[in-house]
Amino acid sequence: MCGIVGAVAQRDVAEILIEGLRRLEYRGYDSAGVAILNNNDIQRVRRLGKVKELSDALEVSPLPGSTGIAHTRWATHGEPSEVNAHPHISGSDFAVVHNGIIENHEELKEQLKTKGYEFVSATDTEVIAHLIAEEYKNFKDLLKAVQSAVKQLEGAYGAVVMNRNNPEELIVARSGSPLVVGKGIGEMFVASDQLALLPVTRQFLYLEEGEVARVTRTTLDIYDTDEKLIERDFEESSVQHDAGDKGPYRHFMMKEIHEQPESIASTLEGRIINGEITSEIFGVKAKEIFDEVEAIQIVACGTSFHAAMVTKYWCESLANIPCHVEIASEYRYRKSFTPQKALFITISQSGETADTLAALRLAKEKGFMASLTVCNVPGSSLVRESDLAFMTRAGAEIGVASTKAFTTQLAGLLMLVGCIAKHKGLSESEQADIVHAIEAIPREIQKALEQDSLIEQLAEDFSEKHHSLFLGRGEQYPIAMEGALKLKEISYIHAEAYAAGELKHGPLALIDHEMPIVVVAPKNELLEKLKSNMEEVRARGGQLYVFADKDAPFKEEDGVKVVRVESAHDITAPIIYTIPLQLLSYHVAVIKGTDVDQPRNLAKSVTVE
Ligand code: HGA
Repeated sequence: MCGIVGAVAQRDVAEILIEGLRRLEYRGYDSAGVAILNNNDIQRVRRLGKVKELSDALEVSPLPGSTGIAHTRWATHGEPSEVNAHPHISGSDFAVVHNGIIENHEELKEQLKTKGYEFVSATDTEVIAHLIAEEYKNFKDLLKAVQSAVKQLEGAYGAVVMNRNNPEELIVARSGSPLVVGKGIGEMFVASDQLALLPVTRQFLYLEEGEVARVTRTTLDIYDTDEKLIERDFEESSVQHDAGDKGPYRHFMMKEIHEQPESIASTLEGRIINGEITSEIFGVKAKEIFDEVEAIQIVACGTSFHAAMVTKYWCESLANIPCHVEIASEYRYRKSFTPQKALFITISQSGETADTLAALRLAKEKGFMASLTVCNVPGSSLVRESDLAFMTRAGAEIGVASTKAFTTQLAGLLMLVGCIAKHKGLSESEQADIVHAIEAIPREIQKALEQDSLIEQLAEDFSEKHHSLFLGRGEQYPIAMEGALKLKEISYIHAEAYAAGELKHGPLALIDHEMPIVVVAPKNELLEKLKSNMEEVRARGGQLYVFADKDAPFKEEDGVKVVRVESAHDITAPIIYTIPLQLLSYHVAVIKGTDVDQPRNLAKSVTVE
């Protein structure tokens, strides 16, 4: 969540830090701040609101200096305010930026207060600054002070520490919140995401869990939890420099919606060989695992959870093995049954989603046969800690509301199910049908995007509404859920999704002339059932917006508007029908004038519980 940027250089770093924060703005945040060391003096500026407020303040009073740290905060402890914004300081000596949550902050705060430290913010982060100051009294060495301090922290942190007596170094520490070091020529940078540093370097090294490192202009010394020095090389990044640009689009979300044919094509590239999905694409041990697997448990959050739900429908119909799906924050805190020979699957765009990662760690203790992650970020914690991985190649996703990450996840998950199904005896012709359908996805998405201007007109009808319902059946039910989530996330209209057969069990009571009802209605064996549910709605005055196959028997009439979607294959229809729903929520949000790419209260990559 939010962002950290730091630099040790030979030139003034304020501008580099601010540009880094700008590139992380997409993650969602409420305040921003920077601290820079100049002539052994720490100077700090913080602002509530956007990075622009901070950069305007720095234009008026520039902060010179070649060592500095900066942060965009998404408040977890203490309201969004200037006083709670990072960096936090102890005296005039130490400055700290932190992502994560220190769970034992209250206890530490009491101890530190008795030692005379004064707390000015309501954050958990401020204890880190004072704790390091206290440890520094003993060690007189910044690295050792940080190593000793982090041992006392419970919870999650990615933190960068600066000290006025050590002007040419930063100490970084990671546990539960990602941190990357970037190497320049005679200068070094740190950040919570490499995207922040792409204008200044392409050489990156990710810290591993529990590591603490000393970063100077020319050196990087990494220590593991036993304080042993670790050797690891920087690697060249393949992420594109312009990943942070909107191109011709007004918002990142629209850019990313339109990138989907390309991101799916690149996710498929090299993964279907001679018309077959081979197990190797999931990892070297995949073949023997897929031969043995008898059950699947999927755990995920938010949009990724919807991808998991679609996978359940695919898995039980194609591979004929049981598939359970659960929200990660629930799974991790309950006693659950572990089936024999079960594969544990996690899905996460960032690979750092705190609840999903905790669920994976729990699953390992519970004795699952193996683990597999579907993830968009190579080298992320989920990828490193899973036995098998399928990397989606969506590219950097900037919009907080996930679009291309979701559809590439679905494409990857369908390949996974297809491959497992093959090991469970799916016929060759059925396998060929799946491959054929998968290969058509980029083309069919392109076609769906052509409905943009029609959907933009429909969006007008939603802009004054406060509530809406989304209906689907079968594997389109999770797509209705995803459509509803997208609408509430970015337009703030209350949207609920129901399996259409559930209507009469309660939600029908909500229907009146004011209620728009979005129906995901591909032509499949459930269509007749769905039509009956739609009649129930019409009879009560509800306004229907039907996303239907090009020759499905629906016609435009009073109270019914129809958007045609071309999807030739039932199996991939959930992916194709996602597109018009993304466009709908996008246009409603634009008409309402909300902050499409950074919706209020939300953050990308949820690395806190
Ligand atoms: N818990 C800290 C940091 C939250 C976060 O990750 N922000 O970036 C706070 O509330 O300030």
